[in-house]
Amino acid sequence: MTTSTASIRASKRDLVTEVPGPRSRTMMERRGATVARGVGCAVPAFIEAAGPGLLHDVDGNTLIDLGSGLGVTSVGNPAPEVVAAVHEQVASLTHTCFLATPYEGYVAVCEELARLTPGDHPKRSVLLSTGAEAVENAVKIARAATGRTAIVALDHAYHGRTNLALALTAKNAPYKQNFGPFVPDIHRIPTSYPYRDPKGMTGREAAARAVEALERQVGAENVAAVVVEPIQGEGGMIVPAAGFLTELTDWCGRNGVLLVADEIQSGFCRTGAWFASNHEGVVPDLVITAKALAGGLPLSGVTGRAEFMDAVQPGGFGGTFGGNPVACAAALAAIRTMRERDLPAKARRIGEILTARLTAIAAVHPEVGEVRGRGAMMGAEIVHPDTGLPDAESADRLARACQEAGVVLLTVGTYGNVLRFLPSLVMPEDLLGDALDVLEDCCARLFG
Ligand code: PLZ
Repeated sequence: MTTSTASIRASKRDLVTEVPGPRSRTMMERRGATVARGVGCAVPAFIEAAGPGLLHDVDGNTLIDLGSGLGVTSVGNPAPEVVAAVHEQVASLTHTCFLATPYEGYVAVCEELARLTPGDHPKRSVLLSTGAEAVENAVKIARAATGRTAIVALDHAYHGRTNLALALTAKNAPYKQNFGPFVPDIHRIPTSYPYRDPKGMTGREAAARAVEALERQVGAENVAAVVVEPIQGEGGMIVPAAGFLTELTDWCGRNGVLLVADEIQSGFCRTGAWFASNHEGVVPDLVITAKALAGGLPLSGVTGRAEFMDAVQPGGFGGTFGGNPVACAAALAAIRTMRERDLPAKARRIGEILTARLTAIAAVHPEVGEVRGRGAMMGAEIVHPDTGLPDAESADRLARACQEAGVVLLTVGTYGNVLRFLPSLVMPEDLLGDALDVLEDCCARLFG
């Protein structure tokens, strides 16, 4: 571990070497010699510490972080409340396995999930470790609760990298390539992608298109669940047209199909509400959470209507680490922080700043085809201005230019052409402004 730079860490963007610097490059060589090449790397700067909205690398550079570890460190990195809770918990009880002998933290997290997720019906939860694992369990619950087997996912969906989750994930390369066959009875239907749908298509029309495909290809009576991301993250920060989710939810209700909301990325204040489902008043049957839930520690959950959750027989859920006490303590501290600091409001404020600045950039550069998102979950789609076709190469060059200037900006999307903005919800506004200045400069340089 390097501590040489610890005493002089900057509280703003600060470059003392190029990015990546020499120490990062040496570590990248070590990485290449020992870490499997299938593990990706967006920014080759090794990080040794973080601060509010900042990442400090091993060369003494301070970068502004617009990615939050893929939407995880919403409450800060490190968040003092989470650090204190973790220290206390790890020192008193590190692990028992909740299936062997229970502890209060697990129950307390389930109580919070019942309170916070949409709807005031009786709920139950199961805790797990990763998002993909929670997705897998949601499918088990839906099948057990309905006695049906078909699971329906949307175009542009991302639900994780385990085999079943990959079957639900839409994009082939790099996620699925070479890894099939995937579990059967998973079906894909069109979603609502306003920027690329026929002009003027409403949410209601997009839902009708989706339902038509579902009924024709699968048959309503065979479907256990429709799994949706209320705002699609990896697919390209896609906000469905108003009414799409409510229509789909109503259809599920009428047909005995569970509406499963994957709120792994969009949940826990990210979009300016506790859950993205809240924006449209959607009450899912099951809600899947992970990422920001535990302030940086691995924890996930499935929360749902008691009668569906309890269709799973005793012993039907489990896992050695699911709901680990340290992760639960972190989650309780993270949730407390979200409440006390009103992080939904902070996310809305970040959304206003991002929307204003990105829209102004788009007005000058037609290469920025659309700015979209909610709260601190935003995207800017980079296109060939003449045709509107996706331009992944320019998106990539833009992201790289920002990274070299000290801003961790990542790309995302089915077509790889969307700039993704997922800052921490405690990101200081001056840092956010500086990062957007950098982006504006890079756009001017690249697009003229
Ligand atoms: N569902 C909506 O966003 C994780 C993936 C990073 P895990 N997204 C980041 C990558 O390339 O592996 C995600 C998500 C949604 C499920 C998941 C999966 O969550 O915790 O990564 O398993």
